[in-house]
Amino acid sequence: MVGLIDVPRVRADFPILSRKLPNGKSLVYLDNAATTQKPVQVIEALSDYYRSYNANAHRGLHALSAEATDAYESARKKAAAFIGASARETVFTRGTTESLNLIAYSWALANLRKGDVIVLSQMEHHSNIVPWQFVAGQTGAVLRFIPITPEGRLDLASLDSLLSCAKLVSVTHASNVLGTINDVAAISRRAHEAGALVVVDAAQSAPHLPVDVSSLGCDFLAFSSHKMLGPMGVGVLWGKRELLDSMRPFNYGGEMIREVSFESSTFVEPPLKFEAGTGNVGDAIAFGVALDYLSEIGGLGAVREHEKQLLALMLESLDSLGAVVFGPSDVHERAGVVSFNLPGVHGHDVASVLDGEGVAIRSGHHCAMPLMRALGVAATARASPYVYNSLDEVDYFIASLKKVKRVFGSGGL
Ligand code: 7TS
Repeated sequence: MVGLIDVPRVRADFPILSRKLPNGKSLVYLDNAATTQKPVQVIEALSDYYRSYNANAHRGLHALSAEATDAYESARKKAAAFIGASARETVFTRGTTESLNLIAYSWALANLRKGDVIVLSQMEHHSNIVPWQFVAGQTGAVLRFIPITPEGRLDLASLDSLLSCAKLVSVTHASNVLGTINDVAAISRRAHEAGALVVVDAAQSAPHLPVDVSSLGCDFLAFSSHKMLGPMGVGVLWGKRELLDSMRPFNYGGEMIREVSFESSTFVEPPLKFEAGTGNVGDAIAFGVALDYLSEIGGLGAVREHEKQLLALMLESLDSLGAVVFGPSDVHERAGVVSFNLPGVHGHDVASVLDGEGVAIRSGHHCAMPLMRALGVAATARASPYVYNSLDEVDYFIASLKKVKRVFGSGGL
């Protein structure tokens, strides 16, 4: 037991964690920022949907369709409650990337003009940069970036000047590279004073710490199911009701219409206005089960405490190995991500030696190339723990890193 989470009990729910890798090693899965594993409850919920009540939601009058619709809408209520929101403001998407694109297409293209400013930060994932570059190209809006400090925090000293003429601020709640948890509530306050709307990329925060849209004070928030024990291909866009009401649809087609004639169409209210076509019904339902699971194992408060213990051990051990760790050193300021480099060893070499030991981590630019440039590195290795990881696994990860050092010789170490 680490903190409030009963790790052995949790691990027993994840079939994949007991498999042997092709080289005979046991799996130590530390690539949770990329995607998490799924408990048997989620796998069974998905299978149960296809075995027992597969039907198109919101389409039919028959019993199966009613069951599928009820389960889909109940998953929406769970997703909404998870972030302190109402179901009417909670749109199912394919994931964070699609949620951010939805805002770009449906809100930004319609509302931004030449010279308007979009404020991002230097620590954004490509998903929260590229859609805004597209919007800027289409509208003549200008992008500005909140810089980072040498410790990997947002440098908010220049925020007020960056906010001049800003119509939109879109920032990550937690960095997928540095782990930094940003003070989104403060950014929202200042952005609103300057007349800008605020988008929060919660892909790396919603799985790891309690997230509440009212406390954050934002206007939109996006996250993905697959990073929090749920299936791939489903995620959430939350938006304030009046904004969703005012926005044009993202996709056009079945189920999002009220009335269609040969000449024109009218649309239903959000959230269905933004869910054209057949949705990812089974995966959304299984996502709801993942959210139930997170609350059953102790809730996000317990998840956070558990991760702080793992992070503390990781940071301390990496330091004593002589690794360069990116991001704040205080676990209170970081979510479940630790990027590091062993001097003289490329991140890909670190990851590949660890893979030989059965330890899965990610290496590379982590879809944050501008941040890599700001940090002055080409790549990092990144370990990201979650609810099923134990302190013993962190020790094994560190022992495997010692092997990396042996394999690559002194190499400046
Ligand atoms: N925003 C952040 C902060 C992310 O970390 C990611 C995915 C996304 C957006 C995009 O999420 P998606 O579910 O739409 O793909 N991040 C990572 C990662 O760090 N490694 O693999 C995927």
